[in-house]
Amino acid sequence: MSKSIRPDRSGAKKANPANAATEADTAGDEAVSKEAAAAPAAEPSPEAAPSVMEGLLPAQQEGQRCGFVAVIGAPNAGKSTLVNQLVGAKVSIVTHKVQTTRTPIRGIAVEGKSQLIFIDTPGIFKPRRRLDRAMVNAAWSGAGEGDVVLLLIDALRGTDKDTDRILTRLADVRQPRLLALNKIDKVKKDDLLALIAKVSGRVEFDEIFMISALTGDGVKQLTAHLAQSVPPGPWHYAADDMSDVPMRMLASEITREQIFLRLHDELPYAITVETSQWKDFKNGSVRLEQTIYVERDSQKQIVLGKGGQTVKKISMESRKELAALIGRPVHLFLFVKVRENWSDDPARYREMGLDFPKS
Ligand SMILES: Nc1nc2c(ncn2[C@@H]2O[C@H](COP(=O)(O)OP(=O)(O)OP(=O)(O)O)[C@@H](O)[C@H]2O)c(=O)[nH]1
Ligand SMILES: [Mg+2]
Repeated sequence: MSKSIRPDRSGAKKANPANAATEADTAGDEAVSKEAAAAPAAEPSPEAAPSVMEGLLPAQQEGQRCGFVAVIGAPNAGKSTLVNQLVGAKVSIVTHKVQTTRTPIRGIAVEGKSQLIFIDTPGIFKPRRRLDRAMVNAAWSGAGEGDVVLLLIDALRGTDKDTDRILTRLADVRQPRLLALNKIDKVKKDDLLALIAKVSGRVEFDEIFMISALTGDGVKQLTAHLAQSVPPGPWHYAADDMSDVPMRMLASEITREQIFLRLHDELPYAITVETSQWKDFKNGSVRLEQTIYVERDSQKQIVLGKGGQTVKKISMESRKELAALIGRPVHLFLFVKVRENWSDDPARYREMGLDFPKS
């Protein structure tokens, strides 16, 4: 089984999707490790539940460093793209739409003797709904967990109200602050320099980078700097761990990504996805049941599409991605349910790994 370990140094709340599982299967609660992603079928095992298994940590070596890097920024800045690029695998979903990421997700990378634990956070914006508030709160608490805080700005978009709000609050952040201007593949150098002048006039940064999270341009310099900046100390995760996201939750995210890509306007924001069953079969395949919650019957009809065509496409694409991710055949069953006030239901927030805001 996977060697993933999830020490909880920060004490921060994390998702425990097993709480809502209808079956006693636990395999989907494993986090993502390189081994898990490529592993052949395995028997379900009660020991697969998450635990801190110190014995599996690599022995500490001379000169080791380890630390948390919080990646924050406005929605759509490219935070998840960057974390995936740094980890070298998809641990966080990415779409062209704002507010894709809803909960902090840790992606783990090794650079020389340093283990870097990146915290991908939800975009920070002016919240309107309860879910928005939960996401923005989670983003700032993710920032609080970082030994280093990395602000990512979409250089194409420049500074806007969201970034402005972040800069104001960032001035009070005590950890070392880094700035990365992203999407430089789309921006002229002169514009980048003007943007740097503008932003660094507001907040002092320890270091500034110009990167393309998409192409990887400039990312090496950033990683090299981070590898030197994190504190000396033993690694918190095994060498091949990529993320602490439980597989069950990542599976829900993969389906939500397809929903974001295929449905438009406000609809993706009215939806949450939960994996209610994960069953490993002896023949190596996996059976997943997921529920797509919507707020109204009219939304359910759109998700289903004419003759069920839309949900069928979502299911096909998600199943393909999941099979590639898990390295095993996947049977995916999607159910669409109307739950009028799911975004006011604490249980849905627990599933997402978010604290439930009072209002
Ligand atoms: N051209 C270009 N596009 C990028 C780059 N980085 C990210 N993108 C695109 O920007 C969009 C948003 O990327 P995400 O990684 O989802 O952004 P995010 O900051 O995580 O967004 P939220 O989770 O909504 O806060 C996607 O369409 C990415 O492909 C880049 O360096 N260059
Ligand atoms: Mg994101």
